[in-house]
Amino acid sequence: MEPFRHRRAQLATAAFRVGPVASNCRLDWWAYLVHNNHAASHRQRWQGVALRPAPGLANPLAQRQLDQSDDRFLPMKRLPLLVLVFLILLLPAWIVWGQTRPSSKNDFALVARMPEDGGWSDEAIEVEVGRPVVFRLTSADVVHGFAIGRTGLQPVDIEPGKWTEFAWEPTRLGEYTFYCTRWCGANHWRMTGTIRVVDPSGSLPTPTSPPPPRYVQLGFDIDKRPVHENLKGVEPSAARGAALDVSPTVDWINNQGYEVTTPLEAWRSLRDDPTASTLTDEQIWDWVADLWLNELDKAQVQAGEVIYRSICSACHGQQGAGDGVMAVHFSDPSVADFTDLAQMATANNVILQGKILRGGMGTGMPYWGTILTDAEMRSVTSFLWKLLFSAGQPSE
Ligand code: HEC
Ligand SMILES: [Cu+2]
Repeated sequence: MEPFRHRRAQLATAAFRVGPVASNCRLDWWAYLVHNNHAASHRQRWQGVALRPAPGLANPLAQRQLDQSDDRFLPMKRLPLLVLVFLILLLPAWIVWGQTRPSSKNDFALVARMPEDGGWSDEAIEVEVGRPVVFRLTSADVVHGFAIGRTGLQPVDIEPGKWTEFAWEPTRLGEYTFYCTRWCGANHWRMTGTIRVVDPSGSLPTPTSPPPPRYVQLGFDIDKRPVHENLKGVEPSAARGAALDVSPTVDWINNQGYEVTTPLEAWRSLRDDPTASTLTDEQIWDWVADLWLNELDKAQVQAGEVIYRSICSACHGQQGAGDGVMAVHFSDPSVADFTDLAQMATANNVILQGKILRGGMGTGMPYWGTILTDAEMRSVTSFLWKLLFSAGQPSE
């Protein structure tokens, strides 16, 4: 008797967690049960509940137990009718179950909701290394997306009322971040969860601490740098720079390399170049723009643009002017304007990548270190320079 009651209580909790979305209730309830079934091993005992609620409820044996414990319970002669009603009510659930039923131990059903309404139905998933995983995904409200950071796998869209699958074979032990890729609201970027890839014994090796990021090694302050107000409104154009048709006779990259050179340092070196003595200050900036973009790898800039458009432009804006649709939510500091030379003149690749990696820590700038690979962070940084130095050019 006791275990049965106990299970009833758990079922009630599960149903309670469904939330207010009435139209999706039934579907939701099942998804919730199934995901519990496959969560970390300490919840494995849920399996009985998840897989057999229907027969459990309609089970005449269990029913008799209930009847014995409370003789005011429904008369026995109504039992067949009761069973029939249960079966009819549960039929749609069985159908949904047929779709969501995991075919192997590494399958997960996940329901996405706006972060305000609870976000992912499971935010801490554990899988076994080397075993293919299938995520079955659906949404309880708007269109969301699903991707796993630092895997390079294509994100998928998750639509309400539809199941989408996402397959993955984890080959490395460690912790991964999964996240929403669709702008579902101001808190969208908080829609993340973790996937622990463990060995068959369920453990993770003690992490060896990675070397500190380059901005730390080189001692750059990524939160404060001088702003050159006199450069406000200057819009360097690589196209105009190329048209000048001059070649530098000085080294415009500082002796530590391009990665740590700032546009302002480049400008100062070129200003002193004897071949440029007839050029105006603004023309020197155009020249910097041209030389700067020539340092970039074209394929990398293109890859960076794709990333930028999918996860950065909602705040930073299509052209990088800090005017994306989400920008209104952030002031003091407001969203960085990548077209503002006054700000960008004193940045360099290591500083920008450091900010992307670590985030703003309390500003609106999310951290991307668990989501983007180092190569992706380099690519997107390349694209930021393109936004700065392509003034007056139609975007491709
Ligand atoms: C949710 C809004 C939001 C999103 C999304 C966002 N940012 Fe930001 N970002 C900000 C805000 C606000 C700041 C200014 C505050 C700060 O620097 O911490 C900022 C600052 C930055 C800076 C620092 C600029 C400087 O001059 O130091 C960089 C670089 C940056 N973002 C890059 C990115 C990239 C690349 C992406 C996409 C991968 C991205 N941001 C996505 C809000 C956002
Ligand atoms: Cu989202």
